[in-house]
Amino acid sequence: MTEKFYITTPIYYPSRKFTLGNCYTTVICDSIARFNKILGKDVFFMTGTDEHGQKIAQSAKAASKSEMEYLDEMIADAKELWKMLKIDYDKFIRTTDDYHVKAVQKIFRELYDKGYIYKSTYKGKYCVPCESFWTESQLVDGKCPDCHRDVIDQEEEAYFFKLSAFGDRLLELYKNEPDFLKPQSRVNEMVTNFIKPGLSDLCVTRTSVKWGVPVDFDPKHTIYVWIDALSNYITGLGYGSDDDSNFKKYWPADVHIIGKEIVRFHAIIWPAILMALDIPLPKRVFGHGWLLFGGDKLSKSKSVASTECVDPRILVPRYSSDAVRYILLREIPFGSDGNYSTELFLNYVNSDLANNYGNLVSRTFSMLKKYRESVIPNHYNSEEEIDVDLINSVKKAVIDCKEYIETNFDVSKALASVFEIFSKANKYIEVTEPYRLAKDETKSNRLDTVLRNLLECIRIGTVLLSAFLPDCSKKVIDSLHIEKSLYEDLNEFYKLKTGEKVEELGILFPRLDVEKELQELAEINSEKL
Ligand code: ME8
Repeated sequence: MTEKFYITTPIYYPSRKFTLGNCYTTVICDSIARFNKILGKDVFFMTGTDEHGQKIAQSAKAASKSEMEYLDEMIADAKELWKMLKIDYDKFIRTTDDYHVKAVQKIFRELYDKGYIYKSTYKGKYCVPCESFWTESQLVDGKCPDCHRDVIDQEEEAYFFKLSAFGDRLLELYKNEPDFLKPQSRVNEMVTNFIKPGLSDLCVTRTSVKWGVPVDFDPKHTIYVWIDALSNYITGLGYGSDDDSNFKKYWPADVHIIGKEIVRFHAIIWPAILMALDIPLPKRVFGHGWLLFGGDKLSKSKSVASTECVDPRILVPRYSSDAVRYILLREIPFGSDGNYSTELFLNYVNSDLANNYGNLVSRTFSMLKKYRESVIPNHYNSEEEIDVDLINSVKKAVIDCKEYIETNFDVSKALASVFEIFSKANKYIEVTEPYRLAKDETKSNRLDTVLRNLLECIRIGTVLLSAFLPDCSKKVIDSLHIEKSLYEDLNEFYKLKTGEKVEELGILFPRLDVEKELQELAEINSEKL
């Protein structure tokens, strides 16, 4: 039976247009999903939007629109952005979708019927922008520990979820399933900051917030936006709906990939809810670091906006989806924070995409055209040390790439392994000097072998690359007539069809004049301000 793989992004708030930060998680998930398809798995990749709560209602009001009018426009923009970035999701869930609303009500009722939810009075500290309740001990200098803004005292009749009952089970979970939450530093944070000090019961309804899912048996209460949002991971598969076949097929999730600021919700509240519902837990939660813009998580800060162009809606059409995907996937060691800058982005396009991959493909294709009329040559005796070395390095890179993704979802290192193949192949050209071989008729077989080895490197590297940079790799895959691109075909050289003619390819990545680009982008930016 085909192995299944279910991966999710957070569902983002459409209270503002999606940023490069949202693109970061989504591109990573898309690449991991695509990679698992290459591994032959039956993949389900879900993303979506978190559409309830005060912040959304406020944004709609500020835009003088009804909530749904406002949301529909924001979601159209979000979907357009995902299309531009070649995000190939299987499902886009909106928490305003009818089936989701009904399923959340069912989940709430079931938790109530089982005694995990009870009615009481809430008194506490609430951060309006984050829609998070905090205990006094969690505040930092009296302010929200996430956004550092003021919190308010809140008192109202409310329902509570018995989160306090799950501390020991969560500690057991982290101990028995060391892969549940990654990286390991996040486990330490959860234990030290939240579980060891003692979990409080969680207030899970609001009477003052109207834009949300009402409790069906007590409709003046609106379900807390995080209960509504976290449930998406199962309701999107049909849990709580008539057709729950996808839930049966794909749950538990293989991984929820999220930013580190929302690990608390995914590694404490979400498993507790699932335990209460008697539903298996996701296999992994991965809390990645932040993409920082001038040292800041938000690309909106003033210092950033004046000098940097961070709008993916400008960058993608100008430099291609692959270029933007590349910087997001490659620059930041997965799990840590990392700085983004336009200059870094443009330099990466030149060094890795144009000079390394693009150059390898264009040199190889033009030599093939010049010396062999674009026909894939046979290979003869590849026992020369340089050939053996090349073949071994490629095989190692293929294994490394898979290991990085499978053990740690480390897209950055996986992509670096793929580029290792291209670097090796470029060096192979320097050493074997095919242009010299072409001048000596007695070296014809050797020239065939060298060209064939280069084409095989391109085939193998490009199939791996197709998980990360789908557009440029598709062009190369098509021109080499690679019919199916599965991982099992990457273990060996000489899988291309000898005698077949390759199609011409244009330039994959033109070299950029970095200074000129920086200037033009700054101008575009100042026009926008
Ligand atoms: O938190 N660097 O939605 P959100 C890296 N609706 N990742 C970033 C980022 C950055 N600078 N900026 C945003 C929510 N992200 C809730 C989630 S899930 C049940 C509910 C990514 O719109 C990262 O994945 O604030 C982060 O966790 C997410 O966007 C926050 O999106």
